Amino acid sequence: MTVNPGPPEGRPQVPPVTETTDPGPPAPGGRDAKDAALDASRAVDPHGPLTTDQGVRVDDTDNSLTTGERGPTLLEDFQLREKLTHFDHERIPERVVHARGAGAYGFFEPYESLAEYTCADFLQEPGHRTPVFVRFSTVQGPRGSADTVRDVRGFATKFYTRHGNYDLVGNNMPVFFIQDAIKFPDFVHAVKMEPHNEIPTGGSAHDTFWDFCSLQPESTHMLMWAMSDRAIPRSYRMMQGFGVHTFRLVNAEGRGTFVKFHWKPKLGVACQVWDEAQITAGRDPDFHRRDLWEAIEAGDFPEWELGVQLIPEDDEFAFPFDLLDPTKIVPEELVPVRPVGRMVLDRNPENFFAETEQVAFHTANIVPGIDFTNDPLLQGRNFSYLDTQLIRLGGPNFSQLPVNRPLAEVRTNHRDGYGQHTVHPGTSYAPNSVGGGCPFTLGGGRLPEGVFEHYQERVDGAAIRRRSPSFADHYSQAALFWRSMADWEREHITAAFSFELGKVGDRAVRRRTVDNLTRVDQELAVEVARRIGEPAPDPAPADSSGGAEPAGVRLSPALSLDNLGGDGIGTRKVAVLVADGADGDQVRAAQDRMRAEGATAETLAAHGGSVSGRAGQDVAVDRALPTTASVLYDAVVVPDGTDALAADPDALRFVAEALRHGKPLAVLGSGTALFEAAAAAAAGAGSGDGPGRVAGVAVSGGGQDADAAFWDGFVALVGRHRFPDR
Ligand code: HDE
Repeated sequence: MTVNPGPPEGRPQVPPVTETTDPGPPAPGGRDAKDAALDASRAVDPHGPLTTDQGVRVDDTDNSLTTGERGPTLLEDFQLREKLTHFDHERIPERVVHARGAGAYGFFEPYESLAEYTCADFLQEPGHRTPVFVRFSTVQGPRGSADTVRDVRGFATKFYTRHGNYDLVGNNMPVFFIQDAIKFPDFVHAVKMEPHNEIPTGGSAHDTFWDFCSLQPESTHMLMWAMSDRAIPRSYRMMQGFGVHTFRLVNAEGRGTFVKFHWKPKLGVACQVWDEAQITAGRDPDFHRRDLWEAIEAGDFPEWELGVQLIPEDDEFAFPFDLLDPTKIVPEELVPVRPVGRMVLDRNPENFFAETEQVAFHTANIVPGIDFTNDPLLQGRNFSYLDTQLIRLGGPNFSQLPVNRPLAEVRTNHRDGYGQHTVHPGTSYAPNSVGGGCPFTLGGGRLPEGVFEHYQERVDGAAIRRRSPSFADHYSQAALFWRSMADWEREHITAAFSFELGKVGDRAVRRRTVDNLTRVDQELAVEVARRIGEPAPDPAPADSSGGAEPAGVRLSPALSLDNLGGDGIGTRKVAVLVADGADGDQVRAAQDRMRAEGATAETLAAHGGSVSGRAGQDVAVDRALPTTASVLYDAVVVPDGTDALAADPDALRFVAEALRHGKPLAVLGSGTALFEAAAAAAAGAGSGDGPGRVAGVAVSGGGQDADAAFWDGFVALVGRHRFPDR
């Protein structure tokens, strides 16, 4: 029998049954308003006696009602039936894509008014805070898959504006695999686990995905992004976000301006390397989820800048690609990104299911001042999201769920349906006189502020089922991406193509893919073919390759990770390895300096508890090496006096992996012993060179102390995140 310990101080204070808490009206605007609205919806105060669903207080939910102590269970045991029935219905269908994710609340505030371009409420007053909820996700894997797989990441933002909810449902890559939403089921069927054996979980390295892409060359540009390190982010907090489609801003006079939305992380863009991501999947499958949660709990609130590329309607046809084609970017060198505001995530959800799982995004949730374009991918999405929520959230009333409920007043004639929470008084039709004509519409003439008015685009044409010829160039921007990469990025992309195709069994698929790559870059195609054991492909005819048809610019430095670093080393995680005899002053100096920079520094030793430093002082151990791994840290410090670790297999692996993954290291005094043993183990990454000659390693030979200049140097190395050429 289990015993419920009850509240810490004896019997609970039983509140009177009739007591209710009225949180009062929400504070106007800002984060407080959403908080208050959520508080109002929190039906359960957990600090009280246990009841049934009907509010009947019960004393024992550990034992079924039986006939005698050893007899059969009685059907009349309503407590047992209710408990099991509710449990049996706990699961809802997971999202068909983007099933695994993590979310947080925060706010958005503009730097300046964008009234010249849009009447969107959240872009009017500098400093006015609009509450937001953001959900990040992977695409392919089910809810239980690992965070660090190679995949696109979802980046969906719900703005609870005073004029209604606006959802910007984007990704961490600015283009997509297909041009028309009618291909989405095909694409998703191809990338998801294969139907016969449900393999692979959370990855695209399999026949059906590459079969589809090899036959669907419009996916080529997106493949370049997906095979780059962007597909293995270091953290959700260190990813860019993109609206992908061209949208339209509309100002109070009804004038439209094309817009591309960008989220730029304050911490800079940082990624894992492939081997690291693979190891992380085992060491901490919740790596990104945990990282976001812990950062917010620690008060390190992640922040993004919202940027817009604004394109006057007159320039619709000014580019050598179609603005409606979602497989194209507008290079930042052609139209700069203008920073217009910032978003800060400062509060974790209280209940994963109620909030992160039940949040429902929808591209068609737009507000006055924002409108669509005729991008055929966007138009299909506008149907799909509402449709999928109807099945996933069990009916049409999901917008009444706390996380989805607008802060703006809701007054509709919609009624009934599963899960109806609102007790509607009065009539539900229009026109009516019985209800005083309410709710009324504001028709006729100029609409007042805050009323949605469709952008009056002139459309004239025959119904036709054919892709626009302006969507036909599938290679020039893929080639632009490739040309804009640093050498190390190209190597990572080449390795990723080779790994994925190496997992493909069907040789025709491999060859088609390699042939397709010749249109991006011949050297890339030849090298991938070599690595997977296929014959070198013939060069593509000059007129069909991406190099022959410029995308408006030859090079886009804005695409390379080399140019996307952040300022400083805030929130980076640094491991300080310690053992008996370690120089305690150095350990303290490392910790103090890292903390002063906003980074964290954890001490790791062969065992938990503490070790005794050289001067006899106790050095507290944050984590035992066997319980952690270098992939969970950004940089490593090996202080003087840690010679004993040179024979510790966990410490050796830790440093060898950090070296192999290009991470910054600080090696002090006799810490060289561990470094050299690890370098020998990490063949090819600094092996035999001594720490002084390895890129990204700060060395202090003095043994006793390291001065401020040494730590300055190390901070600069950590700021560079990675030394991929090591
Ligand atoms: Fe989605 N997408 N998608 N998608 N998508 C869904 O909606 C869909 C596309 C994106 O955290 C689904 O609620 C179609 C592009 C994100 O809850 C579904 C097409 C982009 C999320 C759906 C696309 C996205 C989704 C599944 C046209 C980036 C997660 C569950 C080809 C701009 C939102 C759900 C969250 C989720 C349909 C393409 C982003 C089925 C038809 C392009 C971030 O409705």
